[in-house]
Amino acid sequence: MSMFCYQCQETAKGKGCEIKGVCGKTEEVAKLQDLLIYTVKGISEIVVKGNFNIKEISNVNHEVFTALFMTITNANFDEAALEKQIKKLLVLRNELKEKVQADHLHDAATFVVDSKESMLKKAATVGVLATENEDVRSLRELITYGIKGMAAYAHHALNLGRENGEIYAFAYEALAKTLDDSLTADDLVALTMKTGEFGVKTMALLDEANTSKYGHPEITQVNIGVRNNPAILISGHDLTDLEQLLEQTEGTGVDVYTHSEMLPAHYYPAFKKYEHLAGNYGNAWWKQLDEFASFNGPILFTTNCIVPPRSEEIQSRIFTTGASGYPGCEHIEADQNGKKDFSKIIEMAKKLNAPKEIENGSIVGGFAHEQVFALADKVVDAVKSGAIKKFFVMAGCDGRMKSREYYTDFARKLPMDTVILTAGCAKYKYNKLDLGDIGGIPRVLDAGQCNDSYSLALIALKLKEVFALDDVNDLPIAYNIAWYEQKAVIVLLALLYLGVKNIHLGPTLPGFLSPNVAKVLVDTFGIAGIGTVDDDIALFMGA
Ligand code: SF4
Ligand code: SF3
Repeated sequence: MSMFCYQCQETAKGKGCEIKGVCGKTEEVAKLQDLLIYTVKGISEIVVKGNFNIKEISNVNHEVFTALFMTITNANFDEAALEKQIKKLLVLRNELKEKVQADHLHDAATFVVDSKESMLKKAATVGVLATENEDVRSLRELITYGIKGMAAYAHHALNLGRENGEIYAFAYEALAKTLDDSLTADDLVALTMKTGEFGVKTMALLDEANTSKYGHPEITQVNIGVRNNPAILISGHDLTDLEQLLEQTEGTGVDVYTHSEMLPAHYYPAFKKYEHLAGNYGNAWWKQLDEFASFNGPILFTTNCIVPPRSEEIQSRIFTTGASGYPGCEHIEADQNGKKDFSKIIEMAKKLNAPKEIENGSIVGGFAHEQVFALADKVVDAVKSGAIKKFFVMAGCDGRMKSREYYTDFARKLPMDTVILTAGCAKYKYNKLDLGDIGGIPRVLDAGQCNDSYSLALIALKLKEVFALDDVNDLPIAYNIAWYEQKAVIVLLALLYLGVKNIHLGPTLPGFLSPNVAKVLVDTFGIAGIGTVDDDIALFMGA
């Protein structure tokens, strides 16, 4: 075995990638990511033991969260970028260490490497399998993956100038605890719940950052066809990057299209003023190999999900920024003030053909919390009259496994008196089906990106209040969530923290859950996998 990674849903055989990632991650990249996480854990221990004032170590907070984000599935495949981040963190770690008296620091806080070769050698001893007890390993990884998702969301909020010291402090506390062999499985289960609590806080922070800058999402028809101008495709989740790109392309004759998780940007009032924000091109991340070929213009990745490009021609059109990276693709760094210069991308776009049409028409979205609250009377009346029998939260991720066709079939076969609440790229499995509406309320309500699952939680809490219920589980809402990467892990933990029970998770349960940890989740929270579409619909509808 040359590497081991089991953090995502597509892990080899549902157990672990051992030679190369199914995602395309090489052994070296996997190892450097392991060492980066280990370094982050060492820093966490020093920060906790040294009782540092979080506000005074801003640079460390930011670099640690960037590092965590870089290790999310499909975010960064660039060995050089990972190596650079390890070096940067080791300098910061050693500076912090000089300021503390703590004895008995963990090896993660003290190890020394002096070359890439020594990094790879060290990495081979500190990965996931270094924890021998499979239950402890499972819980440590569950917490670590949740914190990776949290770091990604906090990173977006930070780009909008919002941060919360409590979130960094919790991440340090939790990551330091993943190094502590004295903790029991019960301690780690409690820490997992606390991770969910901070997941809610982080999503709330990002929601506040997005809506205070860009306004509250509103019902919007998004064009999925194309125009005749040259264009740039922007993918990933970072709205600040989109804003800067729109500003810099204004008046240049170059259009901008969103891709995958950037689709919900169209729902924000602030982006509607840009006439050259032409529409959304393509589908969820995993279809990009074909869709980038027909797009013709350059592509900017602001975050995950990158699929290794299949040709040099396409690779030459891909740019990355933020925590994302791919070897051979130009990476655009921010300056001291967070400004990014996208002129190279714009110049490239001008020389290339306009996108080729692959679809036409439009899709509707923008059902985040404020928009749904504005429709509350209509929704409540529809529930009271029986026109809406049940809501299905189907948020999360899409992926390439054929078994995910389950979600398309599920959406199609749901009774006509049901409504799907969605967020994240999972929506692409059913957002282009003609599922109709109930008295003007579309049967698929898209709140936004995966982090906007927070909106779905707020909507559930609002309905609980309106119907004067004591328990959120008494609402006519079922949860059938699809997961792929670690942001879905923090969304799941956040829902568990909010008391949501009986969540069905698919298309497969995480490979990193040991049988005992899976049992705890099943016994305590009623978590279940998916079955056949017909059986599951019957089960959810209480037949
Ligand atoms: Fe495998 Fe997923 Fe890890 Fe990639 S991220 S190496 S596919 S488990
Ligand atoms: Fe999708 Fe990668 Fe998770 Fe933000 S873009 S949801 S998978």
